[in-house]
Amino acid sequence: MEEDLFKQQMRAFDRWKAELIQVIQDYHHWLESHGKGTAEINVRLFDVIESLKSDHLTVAFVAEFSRGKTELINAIFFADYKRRLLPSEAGRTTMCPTELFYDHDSDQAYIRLLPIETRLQETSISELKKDVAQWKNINLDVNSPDQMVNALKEVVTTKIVPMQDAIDLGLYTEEPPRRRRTDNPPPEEIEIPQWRHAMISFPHPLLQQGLAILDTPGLNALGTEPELTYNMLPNAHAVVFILAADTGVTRSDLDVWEHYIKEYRSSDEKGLVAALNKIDTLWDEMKSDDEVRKSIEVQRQEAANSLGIDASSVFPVSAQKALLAKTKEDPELLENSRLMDLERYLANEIIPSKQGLIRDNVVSEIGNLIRNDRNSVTMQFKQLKSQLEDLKSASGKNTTLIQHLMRKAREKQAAYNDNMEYFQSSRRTLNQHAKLLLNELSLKKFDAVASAARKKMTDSWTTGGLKSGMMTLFNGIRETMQVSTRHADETHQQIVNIYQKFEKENELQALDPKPFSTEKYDKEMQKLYEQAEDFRNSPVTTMTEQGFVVKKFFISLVSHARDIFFQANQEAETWFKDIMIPLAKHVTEHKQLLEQHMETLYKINESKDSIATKSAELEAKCRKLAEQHVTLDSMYEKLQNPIGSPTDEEESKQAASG
Ligand SMILES: Nc1nc2c(ncn2[C@@H]2O[C@H](COP(=O)(O)OP(=O)(O)OP(=O)(O)O)[C@@H](O)[C@H]2O)c(=O)[nH]1
Ligand SMILES: [Mg+2]
Repeated sequence: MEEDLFKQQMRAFDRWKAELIQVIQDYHHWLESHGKGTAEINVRLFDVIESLKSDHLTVAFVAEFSRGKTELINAIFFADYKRRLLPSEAGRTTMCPTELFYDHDSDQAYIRLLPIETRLQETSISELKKDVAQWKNINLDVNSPDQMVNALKEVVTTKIVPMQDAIDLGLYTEEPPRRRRTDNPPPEEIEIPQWRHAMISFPHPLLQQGLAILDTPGLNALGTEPELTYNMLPNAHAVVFILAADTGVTRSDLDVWEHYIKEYRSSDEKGLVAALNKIDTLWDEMKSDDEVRKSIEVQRQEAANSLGIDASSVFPVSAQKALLAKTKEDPELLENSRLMDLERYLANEIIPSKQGLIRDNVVSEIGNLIRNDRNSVTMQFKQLKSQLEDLKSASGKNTTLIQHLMRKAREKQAAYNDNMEYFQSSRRTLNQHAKLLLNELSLKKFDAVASAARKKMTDSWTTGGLKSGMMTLFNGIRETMQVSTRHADETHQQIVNIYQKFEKENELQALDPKPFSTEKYDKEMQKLYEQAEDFRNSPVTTMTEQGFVVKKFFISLVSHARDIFFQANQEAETWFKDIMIPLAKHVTEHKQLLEQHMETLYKINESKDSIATKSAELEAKCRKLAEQHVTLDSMYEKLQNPIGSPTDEEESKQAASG
């Protein structure tokens, strides 16, 4: 059977990341062996490698209940287990958002379950993830599919609680009395999910390669955590929205689409796919294949029209038949299930777009460092060459020429020393500017803004309080970002001045210090603000005025804003380091070259060394620099490599197994 494209691409992606890590390690090694490593660069390289290692590609599955999200996940990712690994049944099954991933840190297979009662706490789920003690842990025995299937059933458990508990947890709102029939009082007890969130670490190759899957419960307005909709879904790299052919597009499908997906992903069309599941319900032995295909096409078009997207973004599939086909190795059934079309799309669109993100960040950052080193090697090479020419021109001639060269070198040193003083003093002001910038973007600052906003709301967890709290929060953040931009601009301008001065007076090769901008974060905050406004004006909030939803909303909103803020802070810190490193390096290297040259001339003048031996030494150094140039070039090229195709070894392995 055709090997799953998604798996192939994911493997290639993983290998590409491993190659990137290798290049970065090679570069680190190069820096160390040439005495160019600094503590700052080492920390940066270490951070980048760690972030590549823990990098995840998240695909979220979202739909009304019972559309087949879990079945689709089983079919795409877990068919190898030849069984239905994750529980999928008629009616409501998945009870809480469930993340599947692999925990490389602990290197263990487990299920962690967050008790539903934690909803009463004012802590976001992302913060609770750091507190393992709050979660129930069940170890998974990966050698026993039976144990796993049983353990996984725990995720979907529910319990019966007194009505008041459900109300306190925000899982039930009383109907307004006028709508309630008097002879039909609300029940005294009610069934609620046992767990609030599930994390499953599982050593599946795809998960080990960095795929993370988010399975969601059928979304309904009430019990849903705002954190899921404001944080987890927008942060996913792809969202698969699922409809079912047996129900068609219902009102509640459209609600989920409008409220949870469309708005939040409008700027990122690529990561959004719709699947029209259960097409097997349209199979009909009384009809010809062509007729069946036509009726599927009609539904597909209707679905696309209702969602307002192109029909080519709607993938008709049968998750159930695909799972069966993969389990029984039935190629014809797999073909009819049309799952491979969806897998192909996921593989060809989503992985490359995620690769693009890494390229923009990691590749460009490390690439810049390598380029700077290459520039500095070029510069040293040029300087040594010109020193060599000077020496050669003096060979066999009298000492006045040597003395003339010494004078010239001394002048250069003096000019350099002047600039050095300027550099040192500017460095102090630069550090002060940077400190202001980082203080402005510090979490302490953010928390102060957030707590002012919170204060406005604690008295009244209503939509009115919400509005003024939100205004305080977003205005505060906006102001902070503006001040930060000002500090960053000043810092940047000063750095440009230093660079220009060194370039003009000390033959330092032009470096191009990039500016720092908070624009990206401003935009994200703006988007968050708009989402928040939508939520504030949505019927759930205005009609129920329930403190619970508002509170949870605010907690998740703040936690998301804090994440964005933290990223801005990290980027500013990295930016400042990155911008200073090449200059500081250039300055020291330049100093060493000047000193060496002075010493050479001095020795020749004192007849302690001959011009010939010194020239030979310089030539050897030039050769070494040329070699370094080649090494750096090749590292730079490797960094730009595209995702590879499967290696020969892997292809032959596949051929042998299939
Ligand atoms: N005929 C048919 N049934 C399917 C298909 N996919 C899923 N089902 C069935 O639909 C029911 C619901 O599937 P689930 O995967 O549990 O749906 P879900 O979207 O995860 O539902 P919740 O977890 O409750 O939100 C199960 O009985 C599945 O066997 C399909 O392609 N064809
Ligand atoms: Mg499910």
